[in-house]
Amino acid sequence: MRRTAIFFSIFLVLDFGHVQSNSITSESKLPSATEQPHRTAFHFQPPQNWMNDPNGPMYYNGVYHLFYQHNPFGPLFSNQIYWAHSVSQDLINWIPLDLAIAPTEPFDINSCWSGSATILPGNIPAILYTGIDSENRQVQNLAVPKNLSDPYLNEWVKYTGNPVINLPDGIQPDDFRDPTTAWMADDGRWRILVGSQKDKTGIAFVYQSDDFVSWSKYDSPLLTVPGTGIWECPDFFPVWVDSAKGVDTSVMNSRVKHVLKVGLFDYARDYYMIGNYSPSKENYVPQNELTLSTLRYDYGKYYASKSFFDPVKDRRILMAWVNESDSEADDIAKGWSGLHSFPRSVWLDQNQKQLVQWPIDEIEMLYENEVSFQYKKLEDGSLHEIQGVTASQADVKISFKLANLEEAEEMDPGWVDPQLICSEQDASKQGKFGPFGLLALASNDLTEQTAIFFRVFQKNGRYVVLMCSDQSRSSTKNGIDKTIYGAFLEIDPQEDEISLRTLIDHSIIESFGGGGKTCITARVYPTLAIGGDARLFVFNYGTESVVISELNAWSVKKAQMNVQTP
Ligand code: DQQ
Repeated sequence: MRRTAIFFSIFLVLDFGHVQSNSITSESKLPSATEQPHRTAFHFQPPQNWMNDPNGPMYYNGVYHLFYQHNPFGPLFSNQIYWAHSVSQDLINWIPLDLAIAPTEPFDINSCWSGSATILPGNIPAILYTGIDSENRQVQNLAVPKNLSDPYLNEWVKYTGNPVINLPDGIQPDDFRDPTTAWMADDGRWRILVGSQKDKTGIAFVYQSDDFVSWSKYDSPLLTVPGTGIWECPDFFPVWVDSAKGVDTSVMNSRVKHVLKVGLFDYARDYYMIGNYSPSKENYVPQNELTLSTLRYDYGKYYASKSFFDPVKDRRILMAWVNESDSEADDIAKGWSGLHSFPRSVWLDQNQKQLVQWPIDEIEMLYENEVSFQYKKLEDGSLHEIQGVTASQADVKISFKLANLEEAEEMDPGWVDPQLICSEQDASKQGKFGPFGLLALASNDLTEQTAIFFRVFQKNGRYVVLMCSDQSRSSTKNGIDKTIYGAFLEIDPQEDEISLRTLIDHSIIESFGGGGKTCITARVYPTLAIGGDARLFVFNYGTESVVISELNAWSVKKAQMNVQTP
């Protein structure tokens, strides 16, 4: 109670500046829907123009809020980045609001970069974001809603005492950004992390505050890892060791472990560690190392992710920026660039060694035309069409059962990097167990197809499952990044069936192997397999047969995605 009162009074006496100008609209007009075969139906994207990182997701007074990095004037990144703002009741249908934070003040005049929201005692949401100041230094700023009784929190005001955190000594002006959601420990002090680097050593600085306004840097960073370059968009949150439910960010007890996620700018990849955090010592001991071949949320295109605790369904939700694989000229022609991944619940796997991610159940409100079957044997060379669903907008769940596993090939001892194995052993290379899986966004003549598939090998008396997403034939168009992605899947195929779930949405394919233990997201730009001409198949090109024990597929209807509703 006392703390609540303190917060109220602090925020009442603080000086928050004028409301943002929110009358900015873009001049350009988006090409019509028929000319937009790659625009999505149920993935988050703005009405037009450039979008990158998700910012400040939160649930507040019955409404989900999502902000995002946005250039409201064009489809490319610019040096005038704003915070755009949308709201939702269900995380599926989104209403666009006016721009929330604009680069207008000396402390953010050259862009308002990423940051996070925290709900302070007294039920006051506060945003910390990175401003690029008039000297091109990265500093951390505070903003709060103008009117807490506005159900959508349309207008945001900046604290006139910004920046609340200045560039630390010895850090380059452009190496200090992306404050996390704050957490409070038993001592009543707030903590946040800010991403940084020094001489290519990635750094997560810890800042502490009693009042959310005066922040001081803790002597030692939470973690540093040499050779990893700048850490962008750090995220730090607890997960239950024995439950798939979510944990609010300030909860700390012996039933939780802590996840530290950092975006490695040099590789555009989000890596995470699981470990033990002690706030009294401000010390974090990760149980896995951060190296280029360790744990990632997603082994495809998936960056600058951010999570938040959803009290409505007691879960932690994760979303990320999924950028384009096409050229800038294509983006200019489309009039837009950038998607967000479909929201995923995230929790700690029972083995406590990795996270599990799964699309939120709300997708079911968009389902129609279910197709399902059980027990279908796929012999060598099988290609079986899944008919009855809209192949360009679908959710597909498949379970593969394997027999005679002792026939699996021995894995080449030189094969260490799963992405490389998937590239060398792409979907056209026949093995014994595999490739088998799904052909998404396939054209009538199959010249266009994206294969999401598995291979199973033997290695040192155990089985290794490889999951790949092969974009090499995804489009007849040139000038597109068609990298083939791959990762290992930590399951034992003797014990468990190999499951695959894939969300297909025109130009994005998000795949979840082993119930969400390995995720791969790809961007594709078919020219033939578009709209009603796209087809969907299950296949097995391995010499050993595999059985589909169950398949369920649905067409996914179009969501109300940032279209103005009365
Ligand atoms: N995007 C923002 C930065 C962040 C980067 C700029 C990550 O704050 O580090 O738009 O994609």
